[in-house]
Amino acid sequence: MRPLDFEELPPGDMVVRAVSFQARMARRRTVRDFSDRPVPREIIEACIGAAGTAPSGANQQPWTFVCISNPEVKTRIRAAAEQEEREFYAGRASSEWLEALGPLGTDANKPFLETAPWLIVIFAQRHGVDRAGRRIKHYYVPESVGIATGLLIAALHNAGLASLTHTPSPMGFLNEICGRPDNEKPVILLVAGYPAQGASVPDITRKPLSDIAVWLP
Ligand code: IYR
Repeated sequence: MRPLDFEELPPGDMVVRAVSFQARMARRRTVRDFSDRPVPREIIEACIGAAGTAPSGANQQPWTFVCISNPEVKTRIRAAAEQEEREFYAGRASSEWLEALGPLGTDANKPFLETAPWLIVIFAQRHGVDRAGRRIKHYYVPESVGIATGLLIAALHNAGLASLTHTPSPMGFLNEICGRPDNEKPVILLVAGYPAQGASVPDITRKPLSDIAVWLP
């Protein structure tokens, strides 16, 4: 054990910081219309570094972030994702699901997979492997990877970038393209970059605090 490095803040600062962080996060929007403007790798590295500080089951950090800026790899990912998406929109999805997606205006076309400067594929390590090749059990993997992904999205937004959590389904093709082993399951394909000039987003709202928080007496 070692002493905690804890920074105690003046109470007034705490409120200001909490409220201003909320305001900053409230401006994050999922973007589907990306610019091809390059983004330095250094920024992506720092954002993934922040994601890697997430808490995880038994501190096993069961995540792998595969970062792609190579246009040829992006083209392969787009082709494979669109093939799955065409099947999804043409029949694999239930009519209830397609109805729920209606307000987002999504379809099987995913040009952003080639346009955006960075694709980050987040893999969950269902189990680990030790040096002798034996399986190491991992705990709370979906929770841990979900938290790390949330931190990554917040870090990208904080750095002035837009992102999109894209989930082509099924995503198995990403193991092959990214060269990841079978114990790793692709969970989210995060698209990151600048929004295109004049990008628009669906006119949707977030639930008010009174609908998402319950305060027990
Ligand atoms: N994977 C599809 C469909 C899709 C599903 C959900 I749930 C969304 O919130 C958005 C899209 C696609 O990316 O178009």
